[in-house]
Amino acid sequence: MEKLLKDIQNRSLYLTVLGSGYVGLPTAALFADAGFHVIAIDVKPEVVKTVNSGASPINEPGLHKLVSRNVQAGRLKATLNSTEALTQADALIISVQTPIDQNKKPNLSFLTKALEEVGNTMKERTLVVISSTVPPGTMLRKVKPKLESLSDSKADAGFYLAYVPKRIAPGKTLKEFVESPRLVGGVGPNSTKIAAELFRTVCKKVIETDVATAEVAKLAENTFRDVNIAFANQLALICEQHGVDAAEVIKLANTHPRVNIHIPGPGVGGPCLPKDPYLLIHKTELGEQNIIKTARQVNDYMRKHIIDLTIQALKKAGKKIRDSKIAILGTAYKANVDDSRLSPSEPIIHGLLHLGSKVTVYDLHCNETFGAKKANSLHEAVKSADCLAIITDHTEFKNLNLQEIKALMNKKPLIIDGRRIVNPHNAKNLGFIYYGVGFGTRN
Ligand code: SAJ
Repeated sequence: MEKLLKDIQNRSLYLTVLGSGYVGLPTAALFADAGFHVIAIDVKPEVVKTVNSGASPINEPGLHKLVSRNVQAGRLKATLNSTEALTQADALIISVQTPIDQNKKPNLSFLTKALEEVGNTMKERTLVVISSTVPPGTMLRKVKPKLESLSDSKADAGFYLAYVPKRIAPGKTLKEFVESPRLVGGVGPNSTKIAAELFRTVCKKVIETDVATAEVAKLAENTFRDVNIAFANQLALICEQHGVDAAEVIKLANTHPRVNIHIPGPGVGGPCLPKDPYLLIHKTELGEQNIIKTARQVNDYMRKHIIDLTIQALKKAGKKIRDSKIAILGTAYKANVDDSRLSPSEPIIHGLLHLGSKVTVYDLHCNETFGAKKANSLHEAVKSADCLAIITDHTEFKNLNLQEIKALMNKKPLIIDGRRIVNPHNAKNLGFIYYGVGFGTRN
């Protein structure tokens, strides 16, 4: 243990990161930048090749430079050969995906595979850190026994084991990695101490806790956000029925010092929020009183609501959904990222295509089209469109030139504002039929 602590202080520790995706690669690059020798493992040859050429396969602010600097300095390299990288490591960070399956149950197969590789190859006194999000109890009931039996040694003595959940959002990864307080929960005091020491070399603040508490705390954060957004979405539906504007209601309610209602929209996407609440309630008996599951359903319902608003608006214009031309702005799951994982745009586009609409998408950050026709410019997207539907709130979509857009669109143009970034009164004054999430009107 003393040797590991010394190697951390001297930056002579060899660190291996398993999984070089949105979380793993920034993790590897930041630890390399702190002075460690870091090997990033990935199963994709193109990822390994790109990293070793000094570039980042992920479009994340600052990451390209960071990877380039550390590859050039010889501190960071990527490899497909996990055995070599795992045997050399003094510390390992496992950062593989933990998705849910079709029945909303956790799929821990990637984690299990990583543990098998690690348990079979790691040397004595290695520190193993799990940073993938896991269901409560996973560390003590699955990870610890598996590594103990494969390595034939005891956690917190023969090797060290800690849960250090990621707390980073795409688009702000490097900044949040360094600045967000980091929870460190070891399976015993030695593991907590070593893992905390390691993360203190990169993170400004480290909070030590036990492993089981860290698991639940991580899931509580994302679930809280999901439930809050679900409340905002439910409120938006209520406001539409009462003929009031949810944006104004939320603005006013949030002037209360203890109220902080989030922003309604077309639903919740991304790699974390749509899944983590299901990890939290996994294997719990909550019966009917399950606010977390209900919140998930409310957020998922919002995609259907966008389609319903589109049908309603087209009807008002005397048009039918079948054969109507719809321009979708945004396939990324949130503003200013190129990430389309579990984006609300996917079910919305599929739903519209299924109803017979001709769908064109425009997203200047993200290449995904979800089966719709790709437009290379806003003009191309809206040309001869009946309806413009805003699904992602990219900054560039916030100051649309509505006059120009109207001139390009078909007669009786419609706007479906899934993110409430268009001024409804301006749109209406210009002759658009405007529908927005939470925008109730009394006329
Ligand atoms: N969204 C809304 N209304 C809001 C806020 C977000 O509809 O008021 C939508 C977004 O458009 C997006 C989805 O929710 O579709 C998720 O976006 P997000 O910004 O809430 O979160 P992520 O998935 O990018 O990152 C979350 C963050 N968690 C919290 O804020 C509690 C991040 O800090 C975590 O590190 C990350 O999950 C993670 O890795 O778990």
